[in-house]
Amino acid sequence: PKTILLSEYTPPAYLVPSIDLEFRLDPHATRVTAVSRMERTADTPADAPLVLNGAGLKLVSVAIDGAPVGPDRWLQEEERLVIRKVPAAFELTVVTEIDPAGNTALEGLYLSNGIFCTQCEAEGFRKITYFPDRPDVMARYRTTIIGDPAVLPVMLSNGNPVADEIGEDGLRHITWEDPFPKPSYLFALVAGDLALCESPFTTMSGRDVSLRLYVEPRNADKCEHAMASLKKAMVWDEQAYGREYDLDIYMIVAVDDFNMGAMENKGLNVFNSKYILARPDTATDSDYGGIEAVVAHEYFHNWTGNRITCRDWFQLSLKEGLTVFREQQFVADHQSAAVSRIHDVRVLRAAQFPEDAGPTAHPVRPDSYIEISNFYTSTVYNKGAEVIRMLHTLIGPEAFARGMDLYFERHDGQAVTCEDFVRAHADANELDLGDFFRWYVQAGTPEVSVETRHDPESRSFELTFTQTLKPTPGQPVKKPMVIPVRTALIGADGAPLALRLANEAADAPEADQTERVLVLEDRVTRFTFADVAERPVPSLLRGFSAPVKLETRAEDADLAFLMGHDDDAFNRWEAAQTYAIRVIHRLIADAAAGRPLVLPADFRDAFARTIGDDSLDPALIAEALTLPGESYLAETMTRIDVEGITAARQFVRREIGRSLEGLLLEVFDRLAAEDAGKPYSFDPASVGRRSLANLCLAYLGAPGGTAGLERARRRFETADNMTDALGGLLVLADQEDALSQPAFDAFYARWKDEPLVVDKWFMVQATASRANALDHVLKLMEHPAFSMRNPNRVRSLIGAFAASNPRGFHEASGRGYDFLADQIITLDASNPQIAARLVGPFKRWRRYDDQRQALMRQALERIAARQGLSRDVYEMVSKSLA
Ligand code: B3K
Ligand code: ZN
Repeated sequence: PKTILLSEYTPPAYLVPSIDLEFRLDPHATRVTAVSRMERTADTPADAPLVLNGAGLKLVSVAIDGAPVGPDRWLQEEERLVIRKVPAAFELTVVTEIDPAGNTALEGLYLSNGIFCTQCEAEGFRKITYFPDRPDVMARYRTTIIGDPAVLPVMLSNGNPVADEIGEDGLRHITWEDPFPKPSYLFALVAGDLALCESPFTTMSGRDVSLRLYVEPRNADKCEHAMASLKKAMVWDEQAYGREYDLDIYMIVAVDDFNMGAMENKGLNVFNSKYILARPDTATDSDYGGIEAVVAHEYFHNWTGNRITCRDWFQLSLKEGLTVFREQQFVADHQSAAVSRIHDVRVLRAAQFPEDAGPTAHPVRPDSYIEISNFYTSTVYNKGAEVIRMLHTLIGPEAFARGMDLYFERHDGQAVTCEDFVRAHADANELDLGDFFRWYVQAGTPEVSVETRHDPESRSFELTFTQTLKPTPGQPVKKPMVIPVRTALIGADGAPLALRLANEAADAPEADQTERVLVLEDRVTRFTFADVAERPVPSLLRGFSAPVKLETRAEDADLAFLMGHDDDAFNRWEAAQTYAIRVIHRLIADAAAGRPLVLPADFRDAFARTIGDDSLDPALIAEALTLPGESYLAETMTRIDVEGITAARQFVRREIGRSLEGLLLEVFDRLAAEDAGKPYSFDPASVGRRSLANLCLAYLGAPGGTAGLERARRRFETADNMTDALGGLLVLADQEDALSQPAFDAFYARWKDEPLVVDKWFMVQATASRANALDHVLKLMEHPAFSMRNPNRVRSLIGAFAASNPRGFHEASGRGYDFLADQIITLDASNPQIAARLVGPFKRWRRYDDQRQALMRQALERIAARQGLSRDVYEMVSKSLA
């Protein structure tokens, strides 16, 4: 397979101002007629051939200006059609035939439960017709859909309907027109039997918009939350960025078979039903949160992605990092800001840090790829968002707003680069952001260590930061990064000190601030503060102001102090996490050395103080007391000790449950009583109470303990909402079969007709920590409800097991690895994108013990040896082995 390089980018030779598409829908033989107006660009030589992308198409005919073009003038390559001797401006008519029902890759036009739908990003449009399928070719689309109205009562495309009639053929012909030029990846078509949920919205300038949610009729009662989320997002973008919606209709369609979360097609989003459908009894708080975030994310793309799009796919983070950042700001404004920041950081550490430290590490703006679908990564999305956040922190909110305004004004309607984005901010504020741009081009997570020195005599306090950035594939040497470190110094009384740098006058305007952004620009940067009488406890990287690994030398006692006193809620949580990681590391070492395991009393007491502190938001208590996940713990070890991590984490969980039983029961019972009889509501306070109650339950029910079991069972049986029912089920799931199986059976019997709930049923079993986990998974693969064709199902069972059941997946025999390799090979034949995602858990193979390394490597080599692998899987496997 060929590697595509950013350095080889060339502008398009032919532009397409407009295209008329006609789809004559048929499950196995849909006929697509594409009439494109083509124009050679000024810089293109007259004899330049027209090169069109196309994949898996049956070519029926080609005509130029109405005259058929024979095969003597075109060359059909595997994924291209090259036509010679074309005029400077002409109308190209291409007729192709496609097979939506046979499309199992879910890219291009396919069928999901009898609904025709499309997914064109990144390169799916070429599976519909021959076209310059690249984001810098922007066209006006007019789309006619022809189908049997009895079977397909709803037929949608981008923009507005402009004609709708029954033809002489007895079929319905509906034409949609999108006034905004767009790249082919934003094209969409949907047709099927769908129920409509409609609601009006008036934009800030007074334009009326019809908001339309289309779902399968049986789901008509699960749309309310998504609709409310959409309205919130629309209002927020008007207020926060001054951006309003620009078409008369905004449509969202929910389908069950979808490779990722959702897709921002202009005026016609297509969503994985997981991110639309919710009812209190079927969806958890986390589902409600996910819906709010993803609906908003796709809506925000209308400006950051659609109105201003990417020049080429290397620039993906231009729209994704920025849109994730906007989504994070939106969520923070609607839920507890600290809790939402904690969630951002958890995702970053669990997914992006390992990626940045592994064989597929790549910059936020990659410079090469084999298959672009493999670059919809946590680096491009989440680290990309962190880069935008750092820019916001470094230049400040007002300057950021000026930069965004200039970006929208300067580039509306264009396909641009990450440089263009940063330049808009630099120009709007007369700044030089050249060094900052390194965040886009250098891969890897910077490691920052800090040394402190207090001199009581001169009353000065020194912070010396040292940054290092390890080599990553293709990047042996790196330059220092620009790192904003939001800082406070906490005095012994718990109050933050005024921060005056030694070289500043006492009356300098900054000198009485208690929080400052220190900017590291070199490998070593030192800051000296004046008037510091006593040794303070530094609170560094507040709000996680940069995506770095901060190595702190703070004492345990300082961490316990920060847990109780830091006025930055995020850093209070961070202190608890750091403390917990330390304790777990020590326990892992004790277990390895055969020493008895003991939970340190100071740690337990700090924990107990946090639970018992009723001045704190329950949501934050729950976050602070949630132990670091296994993936992030693995990331903190040079050599990953699978058994050690599981054993130490389980031990802490059990010991807390045992030693703090009284307190945990009291908190659980109080919270449960407060919520009893109240109808479900998705508001931050209620979500916080449920999450703390479920966390108490998890500790109480840790295997080996029994105090929480009765409560878990009662909660599972009587809860009126999925969050609490699942809280109970998760505790039962970790118990022996005699206790867990009846609960699983009852759950399935009740929910077998709700696919999204059945996904949870698979996932809870796939991730349950029990001795024979893989056998359970193998049995579930045979369950009638399991299907390799549905990505949600594959993720719930296979994906969840491999990524989140370390005990089962890393079974010392290597059976878990063989199982995953088998599934990847099978899936690659039907859905390469999903198959390639499943390679993820293998990527860290070099970090395990020798035996596991050998076994994982064998599994990867077995995949690599297969003939006819997709580009997707080939790229992931070959890079993992390199
Ligand atoms: N832009 C889409 C992702 C498309 C993935 C293509 N393999 C969803 C999003 O990020 O909003
Ligand atoms: Zn996106």
